[in-house]
Amino acid sequence: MKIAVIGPGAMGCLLAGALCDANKVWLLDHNPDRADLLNRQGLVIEEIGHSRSCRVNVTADLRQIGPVELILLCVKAGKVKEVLHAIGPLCNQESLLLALQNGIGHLPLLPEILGDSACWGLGVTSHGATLIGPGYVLHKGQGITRIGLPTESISTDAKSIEKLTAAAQTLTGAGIQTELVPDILNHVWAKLLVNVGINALTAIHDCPNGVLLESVETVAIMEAAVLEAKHVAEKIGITFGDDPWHVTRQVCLATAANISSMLQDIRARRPTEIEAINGALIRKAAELGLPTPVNEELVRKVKEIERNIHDFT
Ligand code: KPL
Repeated sequence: MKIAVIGPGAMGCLLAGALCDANKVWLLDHNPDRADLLNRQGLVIEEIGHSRSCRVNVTADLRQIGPVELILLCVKAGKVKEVLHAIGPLCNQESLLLALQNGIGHLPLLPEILGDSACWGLGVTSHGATLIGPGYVLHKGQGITRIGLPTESISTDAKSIEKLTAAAQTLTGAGIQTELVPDILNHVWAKLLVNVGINALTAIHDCPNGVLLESVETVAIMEAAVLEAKHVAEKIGITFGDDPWHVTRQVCLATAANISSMLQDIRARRPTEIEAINGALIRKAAELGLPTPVNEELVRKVKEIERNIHDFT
């Protein structure tokens, strides 16, 4: 399969590295100098017990890639709009785009920018990956990746299902165990609620995920944030297999030593995904007339940290 992975972050490099043996993979990086570097040095995926080097074609010029069958959109949520406006040269009748962002901030952008004719789906992955240098990924945890068509995407016609099935097979064949599911939005929201509970608090307290569970006060805020999000989700018809607060605690324990993606962003002085996670939740709640005071406070605090960082630099 001809595949374009957009974004050389942890997830982008992990997927490009996994897929490159059996597919024609391009990695798109908006930064031409880093694209050159990655082309020369390749990618390194370090897993428990072994590390693997691989070569992929990296470019900052998407016209060099041409149309592809699968686009894996792995940029941070805040970059989705800009990328969607630019990816025309990668798309034709055969293309499927899978958006793998955290949060729900990108959901309205996909139908709005891609229009009626594009075939796109959503993906939710629970792989634990950290970028420790350009093209260098620490792959800590495996997990199932789920992909599917949300109701807002064009259709559930046979051709779209065929493309998603092929994408799931290709990813699974590359060691990224992937399932095609009929209710992808439920999975997107289930992950959102975990991120709502964990990410902002780790950024505020500057701590690994597991430390959050050591303070009764912090646990109470986590639970309240997740409950606010659960009310919003239920109001729009999202259903959860397991209780979201229970799942959030479990994920926090299972990833106790992890530095959350939001804290990684703060430490690297990058913009965080607070707007796509807690911020987008607040906006959805406001549309529905539901209160979200705990999430509003989390957003306020993370934005204050972001402002302080940028005042320093
Ligand atoms: O998804 C995550 C993130 O860091 O974005 C969690 C589940 C919190 C793991 O760190």
